[in-house]
Amino acid sequence: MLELYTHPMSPCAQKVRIVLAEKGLDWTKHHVSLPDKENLRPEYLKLNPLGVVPTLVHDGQPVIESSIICEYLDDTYPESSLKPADTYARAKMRFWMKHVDNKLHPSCGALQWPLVMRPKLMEKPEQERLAILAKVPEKPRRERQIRLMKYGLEAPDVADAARIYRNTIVDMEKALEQHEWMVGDSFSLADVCLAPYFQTLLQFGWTEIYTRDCPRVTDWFNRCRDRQSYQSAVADDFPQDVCEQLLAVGKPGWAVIESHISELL
Ligand SMILES: N[C@@H](CCC(=O)N[C@@H](CS)C(=O)NCC(=O)O)C(=O)O
Repeated sequence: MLELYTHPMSPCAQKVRIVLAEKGLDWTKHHVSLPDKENLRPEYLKLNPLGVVPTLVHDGQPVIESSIICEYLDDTYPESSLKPADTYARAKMRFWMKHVDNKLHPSCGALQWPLVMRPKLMEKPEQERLAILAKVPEKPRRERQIRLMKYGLEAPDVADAARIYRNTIVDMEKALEQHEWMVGDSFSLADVCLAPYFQTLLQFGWTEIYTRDCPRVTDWFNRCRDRQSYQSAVADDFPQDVCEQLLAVGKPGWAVIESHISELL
């Protein structure tokens, strides 16, 4: 039995849901409300001591860290593998996965958090907000969230995040000159792990960061979105009214992002 603790807007949970869908696996959903900080409740921390989604529970055994979960699922259900057979291509796939985990994911957090997590927190008195964030187990994440709570889109993390996003897109454009998908001619975990971070750009109306001069990335993301797995694992969670709401929320962010990437264009 497969159970997934997830949130619809979490890109790392979306990665895992795409793998589950690519493999046609049945699974049970446990919604974890991130704005309500259900991820920091003691019972959830027993499953995932880092206090983040996703967590996969397979026959009662928890597996954490989205890239590890994706590989675990691919290893456990090897039919229609999402790893290239060639070992060099496989190393490149892992490079992209690591880049997502170490760089793109925190950048996505820095851009998304002030818009979707901060408003709910700001309804509370400052002492209460700080007490909630003090429970975030990992120090770099905790300190980043405190900065994002204090300064919103003015936090220094936002400038770095915008530049990391843009540089990643330029590197992807180069990689896609070589082959149809990120590390070869078939869809792999590299594509799975990158695509959700473009959903964030799409939902907030920030697609110009790649559409204006990166045609291969534009085409790649359209092809990711055309897959049945993306439709059921990601797009179905974004009905029209949610899309309209997120576009409105994202609007003030574009000018900020554009100002930070202008010297890279
Ligand atoms: N490295 C972790 C990152 C997980 C992560 O940051 N999850 C976010 C949602 S995308 C989360 O749960 N955030 C809650 C919080 O920071 O309080 C993974 O890949 O699983």
